[in-house]
Amino acid sequence: MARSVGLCAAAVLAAALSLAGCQKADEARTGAEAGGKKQLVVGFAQTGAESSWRTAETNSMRKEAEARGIKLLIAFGQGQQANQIKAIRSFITQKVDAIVLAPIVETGWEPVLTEAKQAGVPVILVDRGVKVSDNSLYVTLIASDFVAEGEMAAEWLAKKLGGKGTIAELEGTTGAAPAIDRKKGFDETLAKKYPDMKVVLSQSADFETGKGKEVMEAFLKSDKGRQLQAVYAHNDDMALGAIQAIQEAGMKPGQDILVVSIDGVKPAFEAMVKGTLNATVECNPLFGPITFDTLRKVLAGEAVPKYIKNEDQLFDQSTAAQVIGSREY
Ligand code: GZL
Repeated sequence: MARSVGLCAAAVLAAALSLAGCQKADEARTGAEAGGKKQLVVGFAQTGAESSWRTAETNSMRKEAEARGIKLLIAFGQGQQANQIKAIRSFITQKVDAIVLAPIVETGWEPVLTEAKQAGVPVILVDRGVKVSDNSLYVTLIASDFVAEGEMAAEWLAKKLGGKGTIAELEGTTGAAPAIDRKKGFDETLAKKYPDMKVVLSQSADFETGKGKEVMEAFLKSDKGRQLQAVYAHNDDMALGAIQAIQEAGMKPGQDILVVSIDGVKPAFEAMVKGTLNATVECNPLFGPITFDTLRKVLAGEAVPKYIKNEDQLFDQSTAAQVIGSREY
């Protein structure tokens, strides 16, 4: 009898301690954003520094965290998903209050996001989505509609070319949501509405200027490349590389070969003012404010939408000169 009473008391004590422990951990996790005193600590698993757009996104997150007194631990993935997964595991071990992830590619996230969920660490996705069977593995995705961006670029080009012409496509990082969906939006719009516009060359240049130039140089050496009317690049950095290649081949980018891209970074506006880039679809990288506003709600236990859309708009040479002065990135 005594033994069973002893065991029962021990079990009650253990339960009480573990509850207290949980509560302690919960208090630790809520931090300043929910009225606690502890400084909020957020882990940010960034893709890397592949483009000027990416740098603008990182700066926005840094600046906003600083303004809010949030300790932001940034881990750069150098374009490798394995590095991002390692960073997330490290954030979990450090018991951060939340994780922000800009996933390099769409797949392969279930195991580590399950670990974060089991550790009670909320994950917010910014700028790119993931493919998971259980979407409770992340709280929300804050991103642009990449399919719509591709559609806007296609519609603009169709108008400019009168609905016919051959196009080269510079794709972003293979497997990345923006590369998959910007291709889908653009290619499907042509197939559905503009059958006399054909993508005759398409290859990834990883969202990078240098690779964009290399791929475009190879395109221009091919038979199909010599009859191109336009280039569609999944981001401005690759478009700027293609522009260099077109110039070095003795042609006039923006005139002999039209160039349309996506992001809306300052160098793209400078190229539109110069006349070498024709149009860009803005994909705003300034995620800091919306991300930390959303995180504050999450930590306060408020419901947030599963998808928070970043609004986009197209800019071309007709407006570039008057808006370039107001561009924030
Ligand atoms: C889009 C973002 C893309 C940008 C590129 O949200 O993921 O990655 O378009 C960046 O410039 O490299």
